[in-house]
Amino acid sequence: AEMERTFIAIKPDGVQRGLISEIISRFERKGFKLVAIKIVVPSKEFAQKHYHDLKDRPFFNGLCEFLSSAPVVAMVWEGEGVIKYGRKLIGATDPQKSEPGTIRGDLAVVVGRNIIHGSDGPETAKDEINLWFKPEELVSYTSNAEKWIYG
Ligand code: DAT
Ligand code: MG
Repeated sequence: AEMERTFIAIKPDGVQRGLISEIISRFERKGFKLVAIKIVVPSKEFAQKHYHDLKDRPFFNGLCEFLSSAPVVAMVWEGEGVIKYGRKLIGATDPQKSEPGTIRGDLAVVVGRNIIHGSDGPETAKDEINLWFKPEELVSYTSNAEKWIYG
């Protein structure tokens, strides 16, 4: 199996709405493996680093204010194809355009409150994991289910 890791965050709206377990369970039931998790209130400066690619967009300031306004659940998930398929589980950025069955499609209504973040490619996954987690916070382990998930 070609194992990858991706950074997934439940944003303040997802945490406040009680959707932590709902979101985790979608990744878990799929067969992906949780290798890091913590709850944290990021500073605004940290949020700006996380979203640096969007610094010229008109919504950048509001986005960073929002991300730093309340607790976020930061996670790293591992599995074959998890970066790309994680984005599929999440759905389109604008929940009005997300398919039913996706996290945003099922659980969110507007783009500014779309409850979850997921890395959009291998490079951003690496950068975001390094930004949010120290190496020793990532736990490598074998799950008993792996041979039944991957064959
Ligand atoms: P994604 O979170 O799907 O990777 P993105 O990286 O383009 O989307 O944008 C990051 C976040 O910024 C997104 O989850 C919600 C917010 N955002 C994006 N476009 C927006 C817009 N047009 N108005 C307000 N917020 C927006
Ligand atoms: Mg993005």
